Amino acid sequence: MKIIILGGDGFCGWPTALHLSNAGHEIVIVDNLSRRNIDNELEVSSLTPIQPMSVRLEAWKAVSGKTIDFLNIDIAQEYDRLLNLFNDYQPDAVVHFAEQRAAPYSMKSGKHKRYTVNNNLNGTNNVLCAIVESGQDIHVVHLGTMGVYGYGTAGMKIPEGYLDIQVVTEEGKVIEKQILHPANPGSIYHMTKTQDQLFFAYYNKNDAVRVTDLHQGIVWGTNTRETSMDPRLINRFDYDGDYGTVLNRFLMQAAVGHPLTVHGTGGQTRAFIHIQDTVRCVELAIDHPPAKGERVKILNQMTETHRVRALAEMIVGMTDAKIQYLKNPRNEAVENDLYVENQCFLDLGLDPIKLSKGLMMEVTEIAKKYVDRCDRSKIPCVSLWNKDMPEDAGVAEAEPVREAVAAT
Ligand code: NAD
Ligand code: USQ
Repeated sequence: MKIIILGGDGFCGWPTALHLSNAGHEIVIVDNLSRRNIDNELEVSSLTPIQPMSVRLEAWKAVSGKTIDFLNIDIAQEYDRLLNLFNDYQPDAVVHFAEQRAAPYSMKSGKHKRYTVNNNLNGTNNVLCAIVESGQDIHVVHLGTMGVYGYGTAGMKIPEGYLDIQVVTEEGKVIEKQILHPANPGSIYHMTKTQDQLFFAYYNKNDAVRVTDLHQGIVWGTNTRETSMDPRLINRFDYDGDYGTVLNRFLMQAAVGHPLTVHGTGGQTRAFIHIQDTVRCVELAIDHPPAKGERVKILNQMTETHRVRALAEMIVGMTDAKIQYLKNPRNEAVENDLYVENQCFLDLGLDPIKLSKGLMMEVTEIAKKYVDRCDRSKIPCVSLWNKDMPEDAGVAEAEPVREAVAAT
């Protein structure tokens, strides 16, 4: 297939591009390198020494014999270039990773909120609009988030996108319907993903655009089979307080001798998936597109759930790390349970990679290898969710309420 990977220079996009290229697909990467520019803005770098795009692509050609093309296009701003690409290249599928994806970054200031909204919503609308204007039947595979649902639960498993409901008419007749699961975003970033869902529903209804929306959990790990083939193919490893995600951060912190930065009581339960499964899921989604006229296909792309506190305790059990409970900089539930349906990917043949000591130690080993590249001053999460948050959140110790929670 001819596949365009939007955001193909990023943490999930780069290994996906290599995986699909290795599987024999023809790949074009589109990326405006905004993520690398944000690193410049934040004065931080990937813990791993990621190479410039030209070096990455030369290395891939050298090890695989396959060519991947690259275009620097801002999909949120350069609509005509995106449309021309669709017209000229005529892809079978477009995988859309190209959004500002860090919740803390999206909450830093008014400027960051507005950038995240403008970038993510215009980007998604431009992709859909360009597909319609091109007149082609291109399957869009979008990376959404588990965070569109919020992380609460009414006791049942969070369904894959659509919720069964019953409404009672004035005559007392019970009508059964399926609706998009109510949106409940916890950050400006997550809010953009809930709005993406409406773009998909609309363009699907009005123009029969074929869309698969992958509601992904927190991705952990760093390398995949393909990125391990040559040091120049190494994947990004974010560890800073804005872009680093919780499990990779804890594993890195254990490696560099930093206390594990648990927010509040660490009572938040989240969904997780290993990066190797991310690339496999995207491949499965491409291989099983919705039919023309079928509603948006929504799949929960996660393999397991864990409570943040339990993850930290697991890592303490494997290493000599210590836990530091910090005042939470986020406005989020102190504790939540989370049950998620993920049968669609299991039915498509996903054999989930679960958290294991071996795989977690692999991440720790990578972090140890690049310990000299770690700027410890960038580890704290200092982006505050609102003006009522204590200014020392993310840095200062939380109240000892944790003792009571830990004891339960
Ligand atoms: P990333 O920031 O590493 O990669 C995103 C890429 O998109 C970057 O290379 C960036 O330069 C590019 N980009 C952003 N805006 C663009 C624009 N307007 N035009 C062109 N390129 C643009 O993020 P990631 O971790 O690879 O995440 C990819 C997608 O997966 C995101 O949409 C994110 O919401 C979703 N996701 C990620 C995770 C995770 O844990 N990393 C979990 C769930 C969902
Ligand atoms: N947390 C800590 N300590 C830390 C970092 C985070 O306790 O040092 C806590 C946070 O308070 C939060 C949880 O860990 O409760 C998860 O935070 P995170 O930064 O790992 O994940 P999140 O902000 O939810 O975002 C990440 C990706 C995002 C994706 C989302 C999937 O950055 O792109 O959409 O995971 S999900 O969480 O399922 O919505």
